[in-house]
Amino acid sequence: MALKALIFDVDGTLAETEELHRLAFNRAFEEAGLSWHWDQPLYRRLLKVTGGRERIEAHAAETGSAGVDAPALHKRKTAFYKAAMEDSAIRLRTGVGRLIQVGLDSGLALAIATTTSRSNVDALFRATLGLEVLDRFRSVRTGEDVRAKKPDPEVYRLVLEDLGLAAAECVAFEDSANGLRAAKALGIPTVVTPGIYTGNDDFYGADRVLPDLGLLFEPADPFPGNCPPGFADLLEGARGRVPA
Ligand code: XBP
Ligand code: MG
Repeated sequence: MALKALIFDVDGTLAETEELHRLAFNRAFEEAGLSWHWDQPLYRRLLKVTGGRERIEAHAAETGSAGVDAPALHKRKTAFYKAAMEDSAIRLRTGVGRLIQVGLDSGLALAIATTTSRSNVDALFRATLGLEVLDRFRSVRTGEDVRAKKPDPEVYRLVLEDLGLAAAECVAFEDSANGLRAAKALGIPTVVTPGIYTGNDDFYGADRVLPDLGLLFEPADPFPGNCPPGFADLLEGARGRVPA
């Protein structure tokens, strides 16, 4: 089957957002008078639980903290995250902007499959490529649309339904084992670019693991057979062009 769509995870894949998430969690804890503080090693472990509210609940259970209002804390965390995103100098990871541009120029469908919320996706695009670029994505599915978050494949299933495409017509881009499991559960060819928190994850089954997506455009990068015909051609075509 020919390549028809590129599906992007958000946190860790489009940009290194997890430090902003972590700091926002800590601000919410502080504001609520909790003595919790998530440092980087703890947060790396807690990231195995996908979804911010679920992460708070998991930590409350683990520490035996009764009476913690996880939904309220998560709401405040989201407010802090959005404010921090606005003030941040966040940049997309290497190669991400170019791949999105190449996809749009080639008439491919673009999609988002993320665990975070729609407002957080908007905040990231507002701070980077602009909301007008996000408007050109044909499907944007988030943690708010699903009953079960990654590694459950539900968010990817919704995206495939929106696009009306088969898994083999798409390529997914992920940074974590949970994301990879979700995409591969449906048989979507997946390229993994590990992020600052996911370098030690198990990426068994990935079609490609690369330090960043910019390397896809290197002339010496032959893409292996498991991706739809057209992905290698897409990159090959883009290599000759100067990135915007
Ligand atoms: C990674 C996540 C998210 C964020 C927090 O999402 O696990 O839960 O850490 O986001 P992605 P919320 O699928 O984009 O990699 O607090 O908004 O849930
Ligand atoms: Mg991710």
